[in-house]
Amino acid sequence: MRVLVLGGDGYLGWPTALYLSRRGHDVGVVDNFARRQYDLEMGVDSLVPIRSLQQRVRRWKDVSGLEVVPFVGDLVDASFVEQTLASFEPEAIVHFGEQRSAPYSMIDRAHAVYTQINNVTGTLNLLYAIAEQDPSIHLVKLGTMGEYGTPNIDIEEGFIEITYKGRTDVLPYPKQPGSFYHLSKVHDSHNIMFACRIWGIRATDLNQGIVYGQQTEETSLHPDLATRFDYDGVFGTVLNRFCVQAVAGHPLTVYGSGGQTRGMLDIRDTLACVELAVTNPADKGEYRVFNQFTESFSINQLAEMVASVAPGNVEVDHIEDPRVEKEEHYYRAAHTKLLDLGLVPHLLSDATIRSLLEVVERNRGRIDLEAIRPTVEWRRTASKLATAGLGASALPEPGEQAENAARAERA
Ligand code: NAD
Ligand code: USQ
Repeated sequence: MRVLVLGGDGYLGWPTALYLSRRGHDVGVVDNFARRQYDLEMGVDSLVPIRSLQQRVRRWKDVSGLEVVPFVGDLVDASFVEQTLASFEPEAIVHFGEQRSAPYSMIDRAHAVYTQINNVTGTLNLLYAIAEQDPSIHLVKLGTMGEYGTPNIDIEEGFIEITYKGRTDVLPYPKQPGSFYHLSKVHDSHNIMFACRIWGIRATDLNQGIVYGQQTEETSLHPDLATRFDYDGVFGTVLNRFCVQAVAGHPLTVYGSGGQTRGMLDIRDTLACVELAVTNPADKGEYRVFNQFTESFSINQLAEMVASVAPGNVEVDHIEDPRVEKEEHYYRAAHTKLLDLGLVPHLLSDATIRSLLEVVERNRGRIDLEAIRPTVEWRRTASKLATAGLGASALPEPGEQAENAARAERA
């Protein structure tokens, strides 16, 4: 199939593009390098060095003989989206191309507004381009398990049957997200569901849990194919962060009591789930939701696992939770639809953690201890980060990011 991967320079988009390419799909990748720009803004960097998109694409051609076609531009720019779809003529579009950090969206007003404009407008532009050019294109959109929040009942896959005053209907599952970022995904979900209803387009919303891991079969073929690995307090996700902290001799930063429970999955399963969604498309006019995670863990369980596998004595520190979230709660979420399509999960094991620790160990010289502590507090409307001069003024205008990153690459 012809598959366009949006956000194809990112942590998950790049390995997904390679995975799909190796399995015989014709792949294009779209990115505006916003993610590389956030690194410059925050003064942080991927633990594992990453090459520019052009270098990656060239290396992939050398290693595999396969072509991945890059498109550099901003999804917020409607004419860029239209031209890219018209030129590539995809049968499926995998949409990873959004600002994905909850803390980044909570820095201050400007970052909340940026996150929602970037994410919601990009997706709307895409929906219009699909509807106008070819409504048969299947949109596979990355959503998040965080759209549901942590209700005191079981979480279903997208929809729940409700009986009220003697009448029954199947309705979208209630959403109680925990950040302006997570809210942007809820807004996207509503817009996508509406577009399916009015224009008859087809879409799969993948409500993904927290991803861990860094290596996939394809990225391991050459160091130039590596994907990024974030561990800082803004973009690093919890298990990846704990592994870096363990190697650096930093106490594991459990926020609050550590009873927060989340769905998680191995990066290799992200790739497999996306391909399963692409090759088993939604019907015309169908909006469907898959919960994309394989296991649930509390933060305390994750900290215990890392501490028990990592060599030496790893300390676990319960620090004040910078977020507003339930620290103890019920959590049971359905996740059968991808298993029904044939997903065979890589479950979290000591061996997985050991291999992550090895990646960190190889790059330990690049760990910046200053980047580890959380810097964004949900209760403040302007964070310490913003008052330190790293806030709104550092934010580029939409469209400027590709230009800035290209300039940085030339320099
Ligand atoms: P990432 O930030 O590494 O990658 C996203 C990519 O999209 C970046 O390369 C960025 O430059 C690009 N992008 C952002 N805005 C764009 C725009 N307007 N135009 C063009 N490109 C743009 O993030 P990731 O971790 O790879 O996550 C990918 C997707 O998966 C996100 O939508 C995220 O919400 C979702 N997700 C991620 C996780 C996780 O644990 N990493 C978990 C659940 C869901
Ligand atoms: N946490 C800690 N210590 C840390 C980091 C995080 O205790 O050092 C806690 C957080 O308070 C939170 C949980 O771990 O309760 C998860 O935090 P996270 O930063 O690993 O993940 P989150 O902010 O939820 O976001 C990540 C991705 C996002 C994706 C989401 C999936 O960045 O793109 O949407 O995971 S989900 O969590 O299912 O919403």
